Order: sequence, then structure tokens, then C-alpha cells
Amino acid sequence: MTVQADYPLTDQQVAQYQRDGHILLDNVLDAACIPPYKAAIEETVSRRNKERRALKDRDTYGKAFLQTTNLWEHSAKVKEYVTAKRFAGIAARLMGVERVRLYHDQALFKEAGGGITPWHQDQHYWPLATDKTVTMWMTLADISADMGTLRFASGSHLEGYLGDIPISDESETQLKAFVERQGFRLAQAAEMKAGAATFHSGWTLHSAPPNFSDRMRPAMTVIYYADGTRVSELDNESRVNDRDHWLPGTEPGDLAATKMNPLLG
Ligand SMILES: O=C(O)CCC(=O)C(=O)O
Repeated sequence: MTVQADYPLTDQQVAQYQRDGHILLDNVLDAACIPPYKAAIEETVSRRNKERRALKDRDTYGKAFLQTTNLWEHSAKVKEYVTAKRFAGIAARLMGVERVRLYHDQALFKEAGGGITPWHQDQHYWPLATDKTVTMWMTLADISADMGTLRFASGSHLEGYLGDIPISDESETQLKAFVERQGFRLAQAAEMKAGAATFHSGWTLHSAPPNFSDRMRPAMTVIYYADGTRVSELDNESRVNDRDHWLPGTEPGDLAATKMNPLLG
């Protein structure tokens, strides 16, 4: 079973995404499709993830989730998922662009008892000279807010880049205070069914609570950007690192279009 091509997105949903910088969509992946993709993603995570420390021995970032990147390079089944036209089509439509490229994917499994995901902006890490970036964050199991559904500061994407503040205790303190000061409306799904996904812009401030349950929160993410985007200045360490991983061989000003960034629909 493969992912169906089209998703029925309304103009109102597109407007909502552009206003808030995030949206929750149900049935992005049909229930019938979940078992084979979930199995492939879980198998690839268990093969590739190298974290062996107990939760208590990790820092705040390490406690937030087991992070496993670019699974699509290591499993044909996961590649089918990551490159699905349906997901890329939603990303393109939400951003109002013709076509998108893949930046990278990552599984973010918040373990039972896992800690907070501190407030942050994703695009702090990305050397992409555009506002047209989006992350699809899909749960592969039914989850509730106390397992770590994402919490978004609605409208915060309109602030653009807020500075070199990587995910850390400091980002939690600084950006939480900023969110409170600015009075952004907070949005968090109380529940998400397996196959539901949130889409958020690269500038949208977001965080997640700990996983208070005794079950894993298995989330899979795919990051897209508008075709035609150029590589930005490498003005922080994270962006140099990301360029080396996801845009190899490029320099600032080059088209962000390497073999790692296939055009998706
Ligand atoms: O999964 C999480 O807790 C955080 C996810 C996140 O920050 C992202 O996908 O941008």
C-alpha cells in the first residue's frame, strides 16, 4: 500500500496556516497505510540511532527525543514515505509555491519519561535564504498532549529570525519569556490520531511538554523548502553543520538543490 496522491486542503486551511504559522491536519496518512511505514521507520531508527545513555545521564536536548536523521537514505520503504507527493503537495500548497524540495527528514521519538522540547525556531539551524520552509510533524501512534504534542506560538513566524539561540535550557528561558511578553496565542493539540500531522513554518516558535506516559511518542518529520531557494550566509555554527550535511558542496548564494534535495511534486 502506498500513500495516496491528493489531500483535500481548503483555501481556509491555507489562510489559517499563513496567518498562524502552523496547522493541524487529520488523516495526512490513511490508517491503512500506517503499519508498514511505522514498522519501516521504527526498524530504521533502531538500526541507526546510537543513543545508549539512560535518560537521567543526558542533557535537556538529549532527554527531549531520540533524534535519527535522513532515514530515507537507509530504507526504501521510508524513502517512499519521505518523498510522497501527498505530503509535498500539502507543503507546497500551504506555502503558496509551485514545487518544494526535500531538506531532510528526522524521526523524533520522545521516550516514556522523556523531557521537554525547549522553545526554539527550526530555521535557526538552516542556511536557507527564504521564509518558505515547513516541517511536517506526523505522529505514528495515537497520542495525547501529555505525551508531547507540539505547542505553537501562533503568529510568531512573522517575527522572522530571532537570533542564534539553539535548543537548550537557555532557549527555553529566553524564548518562553519572549512568547509571554509578546502575548502570542498558544495552540496545542489535546489529542492526535496516528497519521495526523502538524505543519509549522521554519520561523514558528514551538516547544513540547515532557512525555508523562509510559509509551513512546513516535513522531516522524519531513522538512521542505520552496524550489529556487538559495543557500544563505553561514552565520552560525549550526548552519555550517547543516550545510555540510544537507546541502553538501554548496556555498552561500548557490541554489539549494543538491542530490540530497530531490524535487518533490
Ligand atoms: O518532536 C518534538 O518534540 C520537537 C519537534 C520539533 O521541534 C520540530 O519538528 O521542529
